Amino acid sequence: MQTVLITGASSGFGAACARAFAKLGWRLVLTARRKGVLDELERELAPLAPVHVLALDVRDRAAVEATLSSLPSEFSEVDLLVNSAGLALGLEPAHKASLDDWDTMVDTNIKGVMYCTRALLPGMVARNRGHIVNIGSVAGSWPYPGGNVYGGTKAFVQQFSRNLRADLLGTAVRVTNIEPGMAETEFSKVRFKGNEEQAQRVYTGTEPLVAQDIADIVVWVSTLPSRVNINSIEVMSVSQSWAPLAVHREK
Ligand code: NDP
Ligand code: 8X3
Repeated sequence: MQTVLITGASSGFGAACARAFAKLGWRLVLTARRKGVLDELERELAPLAPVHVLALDVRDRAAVEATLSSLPSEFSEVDLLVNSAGLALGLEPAHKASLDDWDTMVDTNIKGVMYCTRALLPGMVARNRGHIVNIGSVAGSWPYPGGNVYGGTKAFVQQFSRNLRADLLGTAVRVTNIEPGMAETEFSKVRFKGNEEQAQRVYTGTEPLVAQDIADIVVWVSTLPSRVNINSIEVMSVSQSWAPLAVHREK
């Protein structure tokens, strides 16, 4: 039986991954800040698979180190880490954006991924078995107005994933960066700080990706033969594509 540890398991892609791996009977370590939501998920999934839930803020380096180094023995040999915890805050241009929001995105999307990866990687290398699946974004490759620091954090995740592969050459540990486009989760509600109407407008008239689509991809990349490493996958809804390069014209 394999063990998956998922950050950001209380919602969206992370929660969908938890449900997908429970169906496969994997042992689940589910982490996020909202322990009550994780407890509900544990009640739902416990009939399918062993579940251990942990309240964890990935920005807290000491807590990540302490928690992930003292997992109960039956959950301690993590085969798959899904770094899904993350967020965008705001869509303001750089000269108007909140520096606090920028700090939160850097602390969560960059440092959180660093801390969780660094905590679990030595065990994976020692066992010569394991897989890190990062949730990047199309925003890591493609700029858009208001994407400033959010896109920057996801560009970090993309290059960090590649550099991990470079370091892990010669081991059996795999690394994958999944780069989704627009998907309907709590993402926009968080980005627009609880403004449901503004969040809903992001998806109006479109058929966005759903969390299950990303969970299906995470399951696929992590159940391929051990010789196969999917480096990255960029995935968009059919409703989404690229914009032309912008040109400013004087009136
Ligand atoms: P959700 O808002 O639905 O889920 C985000 C998850 O991250 C929640 O479980 C939340 O849990 C957790 N989280 C946020 N901050 C922290 C923190 N400091 N410590 C621990 N957990 C935290 O959004 P998605 O599922 O859509 O987002 C998952 C990932 O996918 C993110 O990295 C996001 O950037 C990325 N992504 C999303 C896309 C989209 O359009 N939806 C597209 C491309 C990438 P809690 O609040 O309980 O801590
Ligand atoms: C989330 C997708 O396009 O809102 O990473 O940046 S997008």
